Amino acid sequence: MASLHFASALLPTGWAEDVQVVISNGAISSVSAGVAPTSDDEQHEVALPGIASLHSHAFQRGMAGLAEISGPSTDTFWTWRETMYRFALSMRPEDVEAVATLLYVEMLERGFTRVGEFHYLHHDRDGTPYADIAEMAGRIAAAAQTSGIGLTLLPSFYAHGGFGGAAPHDGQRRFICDVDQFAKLLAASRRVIGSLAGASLGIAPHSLRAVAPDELNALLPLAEGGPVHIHAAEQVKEVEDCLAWSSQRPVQWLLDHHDLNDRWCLIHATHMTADETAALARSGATAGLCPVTEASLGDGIFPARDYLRAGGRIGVGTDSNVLVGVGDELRQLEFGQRLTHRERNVLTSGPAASTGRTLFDAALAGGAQALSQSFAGLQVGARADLVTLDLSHPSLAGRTQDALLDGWIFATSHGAIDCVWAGGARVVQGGHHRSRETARRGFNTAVRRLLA
Ligand code: NGQ
Ligand code: ZN
Repeated sequence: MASLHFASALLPTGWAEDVQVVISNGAISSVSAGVAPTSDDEQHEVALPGIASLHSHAFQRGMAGLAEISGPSTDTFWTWRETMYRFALSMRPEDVEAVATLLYVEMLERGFTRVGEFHYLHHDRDGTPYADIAEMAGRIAAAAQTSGIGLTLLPSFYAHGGFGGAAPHDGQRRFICDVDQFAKLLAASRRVIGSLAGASLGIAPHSLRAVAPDELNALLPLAEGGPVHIHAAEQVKEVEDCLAWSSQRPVQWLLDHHDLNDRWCLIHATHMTADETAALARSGATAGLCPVTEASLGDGIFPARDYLRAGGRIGVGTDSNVLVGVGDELRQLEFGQRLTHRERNVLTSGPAASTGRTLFDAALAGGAQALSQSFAGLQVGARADLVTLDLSHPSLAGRTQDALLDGWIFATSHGAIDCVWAGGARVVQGGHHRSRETARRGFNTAVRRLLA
């Protein structure tokens, strides 16, 4: 049992002063506001709940910055994807573990305490399953264990290279399963995470490009009530191909064929009509936004203003992990709207409301929903995932409450976070994860070898 005391903390009811949080067995067992610190309390200044990166492809952290050279023709998402496939084909299980370990360490240092790992790099380099079909899932779980991050593993089903059941490309061979194989993979993944504290499981039909309608129907019961994540409408070409195949756009097709509800998370959902935007908002599903990756890949801009005004739920994900940070995602989300609408403070909840606070609250709630966490924020029963701010950072000087969130999100890149607890363990102190050095060494060794 540990007892922490904060001069100020963001609780589900809002900011509170003099807050004591008691942690037992990795979860919050009591929260009391307006109490003086006792001699048993470890004291800190300002606490926030950790939030989820609800969409990550961990292995892609290994190629961050390596796809910024122009090719022979116009570079697009699709040319980036070829580079990404080549990188994926080169990685051994130990490389994936080393890369994921550093990534999860970085996520924790930058305010993410849970990750939704949309995991599709399943098989050996020639496309045959490993002797243990969940070998790669085990590597992801090991990285979560080493770093301490909460893991929601989302094994991905990938069967086709395009709409209408097109055959997969050779570069996709490590991702491919049929439904029976996937059921085995999922059962093995359930065992893998069974021994990992705070871990949970969902499923990730990759996209309507990669999954046929009958396969999607067969997959849904396998989730056993867990979350369902799917990429949708990220690229204009995907929307056009979906229209050619079904006469419907991807989000419209999903709304029409499935009961989208709070178990569903549509990743990106970038290209929607006004009707799709309103209907997705009404469905109760989460839109899993990845603003940094969406900018990096030239995807387009999600209609966040209209979607939020219609009551839509959002969470954020670091996706390709080219840059990793809570502040980076929330800032990019708001900046995309500013550039689109040529206004400031677009995603705010009303007059005099802090934009940082609005975005943080939305991503906290949406991330918890999308990763099936029953409690969001610092409350009894929640996993003890907390972040404290370093008030010596110049962009936080003289600020309190919501102004701290705005300072962190809009005016810092690094250095605003002091300590992080994940599942009750203090894994980050003074901004440094306890495994930072070993994680960097492991990552650097793996990536140097991959690039040699
Ligand atoms: C992914 N990434 O699954 O890693 C995809 C690329 C695809 C993004 N969509 C592969 N950002 O969509 O076919
Ligand atoms: Zn993705």
